[in-house]
Amino acid sequence: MDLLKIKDPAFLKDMTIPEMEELAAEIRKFLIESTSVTGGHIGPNLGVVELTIALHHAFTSPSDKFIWDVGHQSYVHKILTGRADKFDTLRQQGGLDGFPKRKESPHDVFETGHSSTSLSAAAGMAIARDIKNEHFHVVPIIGDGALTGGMALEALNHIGDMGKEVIVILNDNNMSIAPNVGAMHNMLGKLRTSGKFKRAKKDLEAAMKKIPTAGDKIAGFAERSKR
Ligand SMILES: Cc1ncc(C[n+]2csc(CCOP(=O)(O)OP(=O)(O)O)c2C)c(N)n1
Repeated sequence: MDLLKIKDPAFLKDMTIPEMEELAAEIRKFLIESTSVTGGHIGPNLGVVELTIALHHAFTSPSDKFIWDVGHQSYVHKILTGRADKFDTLRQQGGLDGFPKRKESPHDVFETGHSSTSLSAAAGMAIARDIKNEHFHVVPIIGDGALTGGMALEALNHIGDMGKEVIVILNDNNMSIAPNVGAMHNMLGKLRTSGKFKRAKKDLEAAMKKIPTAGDKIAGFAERSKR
């Protein structure tokens, strides 16, 4: 499809998985071609192409609020919200900003540079939403690197304590600018790869497949739940 003609992400709602896979390939090509001319943050954005498509497919921006913790990771979001035609001006004076900018689009609801701030912003938006009795999702997207920032941990503590509905997307890709270190990183790594977890999953899937008729469906559901 012609990415330059995208005006609104609503078109994603009707797309099939193969169509979205094709779109992901087109976006990737576009990102590589355009940032090879203008410069910009290519890696973090190539890492969230499918994720960003999935978010705009599942939620309805701008009524649902996406809060990009790593602001320079919002290029795909910018493409899907009608700004692909401005990518030739990326990070130039008067051009497309390299970070979310509220004055640029109603789809940019929080401006970031510093990492680890998204959960705190999400907490505030969720509190305000509930005071005003409004109904929308608040969806911060945070990487495993940024999650180790103290402000993110305080906000997570706060959100859990308040019991507010916030959908935190953890993009655990085992990497930040450099490889991650620390207890949090080790814990997430273990969760992902522990032998016990893998064995339990395998046993569970095998057991489920033995259940007549619905077995395959249940095994598929279990696989999706794991992801
Ligand atoms: C407080 C602070 N420290 C450092 C940086 C520089 N910085 C920008 S992105 C990033 C790594 C982000 O890694 P992660 O959250 O795992 O996201 P990924 O790019 O892997 O999706 C860092 C350290 C920053 N923006 N803010």
